[in-house]
Amino acid sequence: MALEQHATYREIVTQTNAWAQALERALSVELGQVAGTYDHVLFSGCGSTYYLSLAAAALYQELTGVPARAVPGSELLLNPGTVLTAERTLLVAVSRSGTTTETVRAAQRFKEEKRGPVIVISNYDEQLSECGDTVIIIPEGQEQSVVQTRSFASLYLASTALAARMAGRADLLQAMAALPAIGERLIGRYAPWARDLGEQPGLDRAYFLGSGMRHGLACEATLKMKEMSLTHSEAFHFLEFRHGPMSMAGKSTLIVGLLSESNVRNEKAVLTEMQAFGARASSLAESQADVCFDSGIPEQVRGVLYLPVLQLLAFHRSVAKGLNPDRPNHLTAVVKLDL
Ligand code: F1P
Repeated sequence: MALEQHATYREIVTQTNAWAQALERALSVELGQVAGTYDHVLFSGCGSTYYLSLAAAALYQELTGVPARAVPGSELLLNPGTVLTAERTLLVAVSRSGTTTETVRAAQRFKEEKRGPVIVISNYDEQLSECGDTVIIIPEGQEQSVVQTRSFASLYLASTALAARMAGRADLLQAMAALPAIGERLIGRYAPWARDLGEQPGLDRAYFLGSGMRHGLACEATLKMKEMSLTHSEAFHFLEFRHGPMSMAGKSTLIVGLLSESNVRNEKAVLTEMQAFGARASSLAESQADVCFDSGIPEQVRGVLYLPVLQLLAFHRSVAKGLNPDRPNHLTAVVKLDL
């Protein structure tokens, strides 16, 4: 079967259209009374969009200085006492579908209890939008596939632009305009690399290492591996890998490092040590890695560049294992519950 016959493949390789729309929507949306009326920020979603929330919250805090954290929609809904305080909170609710029960119900309750303003980021103008004081919809990120790829990248890019806007960083917003073109070049250049690695026989587990704002992206890479290729995979902060998980490193282990700029020396040391245990180590970074972005874009806002190659890695592993990446085991595109 030709690769293009898979909706997931087409959605991955053409995703930069959705990036462009994400930027356009996030920059043009009216922020109104949302800006500056809260003490801290909560990002929430489920599955992929929870992992997105982890990455987005880390970035938001780094750029704005406002405390930000991420929780799964189910935790905000079912264990609110562990999440909310009396302080005014900005909720950023993220969902591809806009209809996931946990996220919608959590946002509705947050609104009813007047906890603070709500920003919705979604690919569909659906139920969740009704909770938003500000709503960012990116239809170009919509997918036929169950597994989130272009949708995730579009929602993540919108959250990145939102953080830069909230921080008043016109310089970063300007730099981000080049991302779609760079993403397209990256997909063209590294698709064969992702295929080669994804098709490697003898690997039965994958660890994705990412620190700071890259941790949520590493988590998302593990979810792609699980959903598409039924491969055991976990994410760790780089230096955490030495504290136990490295017992699992051996000849059948793939370790992929989402390298940073400021801690690259310490991060690369972990990869080198794991190679000595027989693991296959690969890395992504702006430069001096297996996958080089060569983007010239500031580190804080180029996180989306890690995604397409990692998505392709999971896609090719799926195909190489004789699976159908368009039809992941047991999954549906949206989880709707009678809670
Ligand atoms: C999120 C999600 C996906 C996952 C699964 C079910 O939904 O959990 O991440 O792949 O297919 O839905 P959404 O709220 O972002 O639409």
